[in-house]
Amino acid sequence: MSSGGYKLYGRANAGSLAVQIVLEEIGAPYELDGTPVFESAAILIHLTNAHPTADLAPVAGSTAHARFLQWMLFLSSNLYEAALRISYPERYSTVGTAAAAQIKARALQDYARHLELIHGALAPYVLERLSAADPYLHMLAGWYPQDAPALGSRLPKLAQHAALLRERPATRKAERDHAET
Ligand SMILES: N[C@@H](CCC(=O)N[C@@H](CS)C(=O)NCC(=O)O)C(=O)O
Repeated sequence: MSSGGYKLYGRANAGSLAVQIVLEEIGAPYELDGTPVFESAAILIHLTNAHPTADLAPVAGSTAHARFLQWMLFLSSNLYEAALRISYPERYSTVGTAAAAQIKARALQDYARHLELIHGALAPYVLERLSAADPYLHMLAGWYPQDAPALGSRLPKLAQHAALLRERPATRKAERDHAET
């Protein structure tokens, strides 16, 4: 990737959504492509470094940036990981789909637990102000496969977070593209 222009490899409703929202926030030129994105957290962190004037992460090396990295890695290695087990349980088994129900049930518990943990930190954003961690959380929380209104009443700051993100033109543009693809 260069700072001159990006080609975003992704597909509808996959992990490229958060990256696209951040590209829109930055106003960086990019093209969409039809093959998978690779390590969304790394791409998001790179974009915040490559476009510091967009101010989508604290200054590298600061305590606030350590907190930013903490949540980015938490989201990638915990929430995204649980979402993958929910969506693709057969990938986590040597017996095909035979164990899918148990794998999914456990993943749902983990996913809810991870959401509860980050919910505790929301004020109203992941950090003190909007950062690339917010589209990332927004995308991942939006994949919750069960009753979203029930989740919203149990985790009201998460519902508020989703509402704040949906007000943003960048989110609306990227979500519209994903809905149309
Ligand atoms: N850790 C990776 C996970 C990417 C991933 O597994 N994405 C899902 C879709 S959300 C997948 O199945 N990718 C491979 C594919 O689409 O064939 C990331 O954060 O980018």
